[in-house]
Order: sequence, then structure tokens, then C-alpha cells
Amino acid sequence: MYTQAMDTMGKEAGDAGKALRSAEEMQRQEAFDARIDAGEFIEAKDWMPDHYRKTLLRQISQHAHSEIVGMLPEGNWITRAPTLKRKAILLAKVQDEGGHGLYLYAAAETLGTSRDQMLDALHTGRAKYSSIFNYPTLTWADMGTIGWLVDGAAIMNQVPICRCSYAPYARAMVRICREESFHQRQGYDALLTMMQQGTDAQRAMVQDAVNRWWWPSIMMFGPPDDQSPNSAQSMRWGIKRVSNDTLRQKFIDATVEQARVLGVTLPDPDLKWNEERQAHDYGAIDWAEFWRVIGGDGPCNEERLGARVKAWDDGAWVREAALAHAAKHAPERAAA
Ligand code: BYC
Repeated sequence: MYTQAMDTMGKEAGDAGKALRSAEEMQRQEAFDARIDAGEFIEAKDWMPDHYRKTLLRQISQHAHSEIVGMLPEGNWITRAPTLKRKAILLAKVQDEGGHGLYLYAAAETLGTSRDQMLDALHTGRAKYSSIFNYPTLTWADMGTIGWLVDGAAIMNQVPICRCSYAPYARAMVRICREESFHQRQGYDALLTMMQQGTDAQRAMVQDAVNRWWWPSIMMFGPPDDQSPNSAQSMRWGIKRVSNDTLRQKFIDATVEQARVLGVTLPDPDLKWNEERQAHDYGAIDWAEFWRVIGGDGPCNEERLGARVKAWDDGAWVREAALAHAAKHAPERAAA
């Protein structure tokens, strides 16, 4: 009510109204900043600056798109899993990713944009999804490697988002992270079985998969901090808690020991422990490749987007039937 009254005043009273309105805006902005500084969570019903809302919507919807596009490279292997146990695990993992997409779309919808609008942005190439899903899954070892490296990188990136200042996103991330750790472990377990009980050909297949997924996995954290246009503001707002480069370094440091236990070599001759930094140095990342892939020119971009658009078109009759069913039963619901 208060805001509407101020708006009316603004229209009627010209510059004086505008001044009043902007004074009110400034107060709200200051109150919002103070809440962020105090580490409070922001709920959907709370006032928030437009740019904060847009930034969240961009990140959460891209994250949701990544989950459902991320189902495709692995879905490709469900029918070819080597045992019933591995098939059941992979099926459960891919279903979890569909569920993660749903939690995230629901969190993004609280910001006032519908799921249809978000999906339209994905289907028309206006929204991004994670670069990693534009690479092909060529062998069964890719399933284990995605679990180990891709889900491992996802956990490293997503655990800090459980403390994101926007509460609906933070709540969704708590559930997602629990499931992601199962995903990472199942991948590592599949690789360990191949490395310890497999044939030479299977061990070579694992090494080949690691060679292909290592660099794309460390690109997942996004561009270097000094080339990341969104980081400073997102960190200021508590949307991002840890920078792209810091997370990438933590992931590399954690993964080196896991690779040693597994018995695979990470494909980076410059990867070595730096005593002074107490962290691993690593070789130059091919950022031109990263920008090319997120710009739409990766090995599988067309195939991935084509599969999502086809699924949307093929599912039209389900959406229409659900709406017709809801309309038919609306009078009963209204009477109840
Ligand atoms: N891929 O300023 P920056 C998963 C874009 S799901 C594509 O650093 P920001 C999983 C970025 O959007 C994995 N685009 O951006 C699922 C920005 O472009 P716009 C997804 C990327 O937002 C199923 C531009 O580059 N995880 O793991 O501050 C199975 C400049 O970057 C990428 C999430 O979405 C990328 N890798 O930071 C298994 C987590 N990196 O939007 C696993 C949530 C950057 O300005 N998201 N870009 O046009 C985040 O934490 C942050 O959005 C990012 C980027 C760290 C990804």
C-alpha cells in the first residue's frame, strides 16, 4: 500500500514525487545492504534490488538448465550399463538430476519468472547451461569419470551456495548437495573397480576418459577471477561465497590425491605441489576453448539443445492433458 501511495504521488507531484520515491528506494536499499552485511537470508517476499533479483534468476535458471541438460550425456549410457547394479545406480543418478532441476526451477520461480519463460530462454539459446555438458560420452568409463570429476567439481562449487543469501536457493542446495555426494562416490567406485579388478584395456579406457574430462572439469568453475564480470557483485551480495579461482584450486588440490589412489595420471605436466603456496600449481587452461563452448560451438551444443527442444515439443500433449484435467476439476475444487 505504502509503495502504491508513493507511486501515485510521484505521478501527480512530478519531481518532488520522484525525489520522495527515490528517498524511499534508498532507505530500502540501505536496509537490504545491512541485512546482507549481517549475514541474514533474504526470502521471496522481501524487498530486493532489481539487479539482485536478475542476477539470482540468471544463476539459478542456468543451474536448473545445467541439471536437465546434464541428464543427457549420462542418459545415453543407461541401456548400455555393464551390470544390473550399475544400471540401477545410473538410473537413480539421472533421475536425481531431473529432481535437482525441479527444485531449482521452483526456487527461480519465486523470483517472479515462470518456468515456461525460463525454458523458452534455454530453447532459444538466450540462457546458458554448464559448459561441461557439451562434451561427448564415448565409453562406459566416462560415466565413472563424470561422477568423480564433474560431480566432484559440482559439489566443490555448490556447497558454498548452501549459504547463499537467497534462502529458497540455499534450501534447494542443501538437498542437492547431499545427493551430489552420492553421485561423486558412485563414480569413483565405478572407476576404482575398473582400475583394481579390470583388464588392461579397461584401465586404459579409464585413463582416456580422465584425459578428456580433466580440463573441461576445471573450466566448470568459470573464468579466472580477473575475467569474471559477475563475481564482484555476486560476492558482495552473498550469492557467491567463494571465488571461481579459489574453488578451482581447492578442487585440484583435493583431486590429486584421489587420482593417486585410483592409479590414473591427470593430464597436466605442469601439475605440481608448491610448498610456498601450500597448493598445487597447474598448467595454462585453454580459455579460448571455454568461451567457444559456452558461445555455442562445443562438440555437442547442437545435439544437446536439439534433444531438449524435442523433449519439450514431444511433451506438449502431456502439458495440454494436465491443463485440461485441471480445468475439468476446477469447479469441484472451488466447491470443496
Ligand atoms: N558454463 O562472471 P562469471 C552440475 C558464464 S550442474 C557455462 O564467473 P558467474 C551437474 C557465466 O554464466 C553445474 N557458462 O559468472 C548437473 C557468465 O555468463 P552470463 C552447474 C559459464 O555466474 C548434472 C560468464 O560465463 N552449476 O554440476 O558469477 C550432473 C562469466 O562468468 C560457466 C551451477 O550452475 C560454465 N562452466 O559464475 C552432474 C552452479 N562458467 O550469465 C553435475 C551455480 C561461467 O553473464 N552457478 N559461465 O551470460 C555458479 O556458481 C556460477 O554461475 C558460475 C559462474 C561459477 C558457474
